[in-house]
Amino acid sequence: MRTQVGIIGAGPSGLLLSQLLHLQGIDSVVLERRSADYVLGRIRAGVLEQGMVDMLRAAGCSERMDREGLVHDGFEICFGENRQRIDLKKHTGTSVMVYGQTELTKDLMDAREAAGAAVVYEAEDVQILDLDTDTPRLIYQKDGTEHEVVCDYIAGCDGFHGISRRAMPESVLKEHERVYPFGWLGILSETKPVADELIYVNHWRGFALCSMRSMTRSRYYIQCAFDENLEEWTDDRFWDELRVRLPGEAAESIEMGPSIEKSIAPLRSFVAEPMRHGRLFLAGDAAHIVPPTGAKGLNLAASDIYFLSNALTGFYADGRTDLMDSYSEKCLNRIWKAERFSWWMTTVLHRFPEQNSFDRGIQLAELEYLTTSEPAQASFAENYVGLPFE
Ligand code: RFL
Ligand code: PHB
Repeated sequence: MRTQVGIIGAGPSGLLLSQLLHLQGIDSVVLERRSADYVLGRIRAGVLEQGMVDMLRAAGCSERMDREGLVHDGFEICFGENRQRIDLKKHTGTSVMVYGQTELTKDLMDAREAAGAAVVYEAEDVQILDLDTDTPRLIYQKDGTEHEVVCDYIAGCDGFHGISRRAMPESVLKEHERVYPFGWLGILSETKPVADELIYVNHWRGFALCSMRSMTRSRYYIQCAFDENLEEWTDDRFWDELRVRLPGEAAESIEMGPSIEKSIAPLRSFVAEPMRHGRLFLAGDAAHIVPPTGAKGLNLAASDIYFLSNALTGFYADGRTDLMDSYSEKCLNRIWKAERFSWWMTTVLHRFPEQNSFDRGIQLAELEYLTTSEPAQASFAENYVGLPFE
């Protein structure tokens, strides 16, 4: 098979890129290791920045999101007896959209299918070959046969554990990492969310977050040990621990019910640079990871795809190579700021095992300052709704 852009991974990054390229008349083939059902079974992000919402509209995939997504103008931060609303709308003039990654991925899959796109699921053992030539190739196994895709360019959209990043020469790639000494235990339940907006909680027993997917489906998280055994967390134990960490009113009014999904996510900050080597471009989680506290992972994937789709369109439409040349730098500029914000939010909201009374004092001072200073809230809100794509 011959294509212009070979895309590895059918997560949000790969599917959005393939859809945006299609709208510009650029051909692509997407190779995904898992089945479509498996991809849709992963419960992940829930908060979309305005920039990502605009991209989904531009991609022609926003109809259901515009109908079912929940626009949130603010959220709450709680610590000790304090409960403070951060007014996103007042400080930034914009909002965020609460719409699940699962739904968004489904919308992108449907759009790709409707356009008759080449998306190959259960493509095993994908390998990148001839990266140092003008026609790099992807080979993969499917149904016991080897297949080949000859490409002009390759987009590595295959997440943190994918193969693309590892295809970059070791002498070129620099990796920066921080692993946090805890994880998030999350559940999804068919219950009414405890509040209309998200609630982030710093509690001495550990962080908690009340989120949602709709007005009848809740998503809750609690900080747990990084090596926690999921089997030991019955629904009852989860609800008990969550309620201990929530402010009194919320703990009393929360609707509980059986979990329909329960999982543990490790927390990590990671950046790989550069994000381009020759004809290979990395995008999304393949190049960077943020802890979920700032709700930035999916949104960063979208901004990478914004820069990458513009760069490829510039090349195919006008023969420009400058946008491809500046791709890595442009992405990384925005990524490091989101890394800073996510690291900061994680640091002030979680309980660290080695935390001493000085560390706790600083943490409380950060939260006290944030919740009493308008300029601090304005800066926080600016980062939460997402910095501009520039
Ligand atoms: P994905 O979604 O990991 O997709 C990569 C795809 O590549 C496939 N793949 C391969 N395919 C072919 N060959 C190979 N060798 C392959 N190796 C892997 C995989 O099967 C997969 O389908 O990466 P992508 O597209 O870059 O998207 C990134 C986002 O998924 C991620 O950043 C977010 O989910 C992070 N995140 C959040 N982000 C937000 O912006 N807002 C949030 O509220 C938010 N909440 C979260 C989150 C992530 C979480 N977890 C579980 C880590 C909450 C959680 C709990
Ligand atoms: C979610 O709804 O899954 C979610 C919301 C906000 C975050 C992280 C995850 O900061």
